[in-house]
Amino acid sequence: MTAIIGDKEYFKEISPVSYEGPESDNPLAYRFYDPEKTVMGKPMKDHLRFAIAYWHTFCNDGGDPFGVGTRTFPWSQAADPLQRSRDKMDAAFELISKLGLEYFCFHDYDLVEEGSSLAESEKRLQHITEYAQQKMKGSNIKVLWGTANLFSNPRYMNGAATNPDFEVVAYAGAQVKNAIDTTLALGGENYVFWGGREGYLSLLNTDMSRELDHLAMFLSKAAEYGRKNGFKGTYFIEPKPMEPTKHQYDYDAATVIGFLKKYGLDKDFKLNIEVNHATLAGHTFQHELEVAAAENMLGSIDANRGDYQNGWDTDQFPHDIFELTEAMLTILSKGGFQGGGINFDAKTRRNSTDLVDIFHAHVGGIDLFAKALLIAEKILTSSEYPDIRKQRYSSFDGGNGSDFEQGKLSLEELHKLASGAGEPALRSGRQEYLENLLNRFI
Ligand code: XLS
Ligand code: NI
Ligand code: NI
Repeated sequence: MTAIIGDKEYFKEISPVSYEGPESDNPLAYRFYDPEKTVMGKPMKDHLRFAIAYWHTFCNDGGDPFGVGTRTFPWSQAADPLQRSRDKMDAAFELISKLGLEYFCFHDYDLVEEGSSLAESEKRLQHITEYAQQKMKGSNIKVLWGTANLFSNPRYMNGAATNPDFEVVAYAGAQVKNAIDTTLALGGENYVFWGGREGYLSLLNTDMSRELDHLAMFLSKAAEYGRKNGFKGTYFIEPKPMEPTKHQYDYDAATVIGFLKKYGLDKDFKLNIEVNHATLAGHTFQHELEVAAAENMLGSIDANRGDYQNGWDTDQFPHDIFELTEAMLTILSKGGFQGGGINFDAKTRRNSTDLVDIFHAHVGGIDLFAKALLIAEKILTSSEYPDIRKQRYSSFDGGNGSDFEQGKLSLEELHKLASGAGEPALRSGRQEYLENLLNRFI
């Protein structure tokens, strides 16, 4: 059996991070994340289901458009690409287990580097799949979701499923088939489609309606393939409004839901909501969660945060307790994630060059979500918050309001009721009261 922590032990100076309670001053301990603690009837870890993102944590060396990478990962140094992929997986299992987590998420070409042909890439994937299976056997580490990178290779510069060239669409199909096979072989619980370059740079050269039809056809064939081969998990679409294209077709939750319904895909797909994508779309994170939950499609989340001043996907680790408390209020009161969890789609800054920075980043994010969960539990179970919200709609709980909800009142009847009742009294929305309430519990 292959050990969880390999011979090389990449994070030697770091011991397993554990719960030490709110009073601890150990920067590498959890103050709030107490995995087995019961919160509203189930263990905290089952509410949160944290996952590590392979691409940021083990592949992203800090390169940006202005400069090369700043991090030289010890697991990326071997001469042989297969050895590099195994080393990277050793580093991943070590970090995940030292953080006390159980899940990771990957793109096909995070696990291995893309080969010079499809056949070579397939061989590499096969190799790392077998290696991962061995490592998983001796651990409780699992795959929250897999996906395919359909955006890095130049062949996808005009999109993958929405590429105007059928040959590229077929190539993308082959890649998704392999990524689904890999996800299945690793017992992955979900499969994600983020629309990498599915969108346009200019409408002058784009037949939007034809591209949308192609996207839907592609998704339905991918979903069908997975089901035929025994995939029981959930398919997620991850909305994002822009970047890398000027306009991404999966703009936001509402757009994606409309798209899924139009093409009859809404039974098989749910949403993976990413914080920084929500804010790029001009929404709050909580807004996107509410939109998804309203349709019973809140599948999973990609945790990170944007920057208030920058208009791109900065993918920073979360640090705003108010934002997360609002989010956890929605997540908890809507019954949690449908199949998914919390994937840290976040990266340390380019100038965070120590390996230990990766730990600080995750420990902070994990603890903040745990804290938000505990605060939201308190607000929902022992504050006036649920009542205030309920009261606000109480005029629909009986009488004419209830008749209206049931479709029993015509517009003429509304006219008649209003004519008899006079000017409605003003009722405060009490926003400041509620904001203070959240801060009181925080
Ligand atoms: C990019 C996306 C990407 C997906 C997975 O902005 O967030 O990382 O989560 O393809
Ligand atoms: Ni993401
Ligand atoms: Ni993103």
